[in-house]
Amino acid sequence: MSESRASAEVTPTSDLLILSNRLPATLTGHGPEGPTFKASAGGLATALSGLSAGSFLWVGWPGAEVPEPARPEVERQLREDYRCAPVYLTETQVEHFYNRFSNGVLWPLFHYLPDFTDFESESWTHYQEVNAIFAEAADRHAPTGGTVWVQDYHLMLVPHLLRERRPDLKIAFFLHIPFPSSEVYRLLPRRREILEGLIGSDVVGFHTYDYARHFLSACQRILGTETVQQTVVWNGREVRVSVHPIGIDLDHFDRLLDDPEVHAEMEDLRRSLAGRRVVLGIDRLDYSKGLRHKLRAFQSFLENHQRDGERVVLIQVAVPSRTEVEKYKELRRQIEELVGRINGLHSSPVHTPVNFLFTSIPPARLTALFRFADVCWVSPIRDGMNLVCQEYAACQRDGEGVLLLSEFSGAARSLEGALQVNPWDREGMAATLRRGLDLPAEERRLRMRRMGEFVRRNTSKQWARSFLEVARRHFESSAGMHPERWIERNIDPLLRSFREAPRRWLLVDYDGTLCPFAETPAQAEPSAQLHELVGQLARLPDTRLYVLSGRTPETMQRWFRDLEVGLCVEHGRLVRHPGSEEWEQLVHTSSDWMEEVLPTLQRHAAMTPGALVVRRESSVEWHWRRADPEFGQWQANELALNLSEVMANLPVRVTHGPKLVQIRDMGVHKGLLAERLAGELGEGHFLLALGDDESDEELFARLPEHAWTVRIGSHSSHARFQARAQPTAPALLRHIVQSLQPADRSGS
Ligand code: GDG
Repeated sequence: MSESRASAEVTPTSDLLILSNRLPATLTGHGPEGPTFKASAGGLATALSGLSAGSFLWVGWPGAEVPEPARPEVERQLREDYRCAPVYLTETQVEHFYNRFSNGVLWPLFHYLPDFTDFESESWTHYQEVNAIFAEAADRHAPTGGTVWVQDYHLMLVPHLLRERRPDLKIAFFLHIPFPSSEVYRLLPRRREILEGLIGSDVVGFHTYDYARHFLSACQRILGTETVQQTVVWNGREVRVSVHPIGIDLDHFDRLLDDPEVHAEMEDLRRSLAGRRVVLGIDRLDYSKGLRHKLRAFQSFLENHQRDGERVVLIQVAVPSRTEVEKYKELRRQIEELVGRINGLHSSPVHTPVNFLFTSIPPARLTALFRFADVCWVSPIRDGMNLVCQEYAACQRDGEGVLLLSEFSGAARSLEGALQVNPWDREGMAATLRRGLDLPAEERRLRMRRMGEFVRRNTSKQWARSFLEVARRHFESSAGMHPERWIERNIDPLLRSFREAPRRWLLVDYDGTLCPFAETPAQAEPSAQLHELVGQLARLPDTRLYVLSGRTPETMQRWFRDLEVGLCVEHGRLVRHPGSEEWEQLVHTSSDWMEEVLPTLQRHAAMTPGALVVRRESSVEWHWRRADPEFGQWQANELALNLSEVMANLPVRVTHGPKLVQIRDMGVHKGLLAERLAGELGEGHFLLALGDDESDEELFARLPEHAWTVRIGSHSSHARFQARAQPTAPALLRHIVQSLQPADRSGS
């Protein structure tokens, strides 16, 4: 343990915080000298162990219940020896959150075994509760503006919970297991909540493109999010989805391979396994690892493919895992029975074909086995990535070994040199094992070299660095990560400048800003409360309010007829100033071009159930809100491609809004209102513009520099400020109303 002693530089104020269910150190007991720890087992602990050079704090559960009086000492040791901080959980919480929900529902479902899931609302409640505990711990330890990297399926609600508590944080999430096809994912009773939890992150990472693709698809289908390239757009935020296959801690194996202890182990193996071909399996005893499939295939091999006089031994290490869970106990029984049957049928007085070890083995022996085995057989029925196969490749210094690898592991996407197997094809696997044992030396070396290159290039350190680098770039490029630009943090100066100005102008977009989006445009009618707010704003002294919209004059007039509010409609084509009944045309346009584009739009609508075409005065729109989310998006892209040909010489532009494609006259935009009002704006006037989409950018761009321009969401924008979500806009306007009321004059 002494080599992992941390340098004192890492304190709870480190910029990076890693949050995972288990800490890399497990509490094993309390001796007279205080608590004792051992290194935690499993893929995640192995993967992140390579990160030790970085400066970060690791927050998680120490693997056991810690009585109150022992806590200060546990905390001290964890902090000083491992740079860790504990999260305390009770036995009941662990049982429900960890065993029943994380490992009893999420794990099997995400590994495509829905029949193994057992959803209970009580466990779900505990999952929520424990995720809240982790979010609270991250909140406590993370410094302002720091980065929190949340790991794995146990903590999928944390990103959202943490964002609510700490909007200043940069939040990244990595899923170490597969993200299943949306058809399987949607079986999950709490599918929506889990997705909402995840996309509270700024960046979500997966091992393979397939998992990322499934995740995007689930977001689109279940939440109705939009996907722009590798980004999910949701509630005005952009969540980057990224693919990073995890690697191993290569230095660890390089060191071990030169260790005399490993050489001694090798000698031992050479002696005891002389004359045998050795096939090695190292798996946690988990049903996802396909142990039964492997054993059955090995039985077929012994029956149909083993040559006379040949002695092939399968050394299968099955590391105990989740031993208290009934499904795992049952699996162990089944496997031991299978091993017994095979050995009973195929053993001789001098040879036992299956050597089954239900135990964890020390690193030196593991490395020696990796170095020694002729074949490593990794055939999970599903596996997020799988590190064992990479470790085998790293230990094959002479390149003599052969790897059999399941096509259902994430690693199959990266390790091209492996002989791929389908664990469900028993005969096929047996035949591939035969092929592997017979592979000519030259081909073995060639294949192993290709795998070795990947493993050397793509270490766990590299994985973490590249993921954090993508996250950093995303944090920098998304305005959402600059707290100084959040309007929520600038309310006081805004209100001050509002109160002190001799005259004030409020230019506020309607859909998505004043009012949240609704299922259909008609449902976004202002509520009584919103109508009241608009009225209050319109009545403020020395204040002129304009509501801007792409809607028709009729609709807006009907909604706000009784108020002295300015209306700017059809994206800036028409304006009605406060107190006036007249509509003024801000630009003269021709709609001749519409005849040319309408047939294309209508053709695409006819081919897309749920899509419809809306013709307005100076624009036409292709809406797909009610279409299948993925097919709708597909058809919208297709339409944009076709339109680019039709529109080549027309004075129009295409914009993509929320579930709509809009073709607009180039001369019509909301910036026309800014140009129209420019002459009336005087020295020291207060100017506030609020908007949520691309069409508001023309307005922001044309307002004077001192204007308070605010865009909702984290998109890059001409606006000086941003609001995190739509409700901020009416809330801000309420602050403005209150700021002039005598009781609140002291500020907010
Ligand atoms: C999850 C995902 C993903 C195993 N037995 C012994 C031992 N091990 C070590 C191996 C390897 C690790 O445990 C197992 O890692 P895997 O990746 O194979 O599997 P999971 O534990 O299921 O990990 C997986 C991983 O997270 C990382 O993202 O790859 O897909 O399921 O390092 O060597 N180590 C020692 N003795 C053993 O007996 N010392």
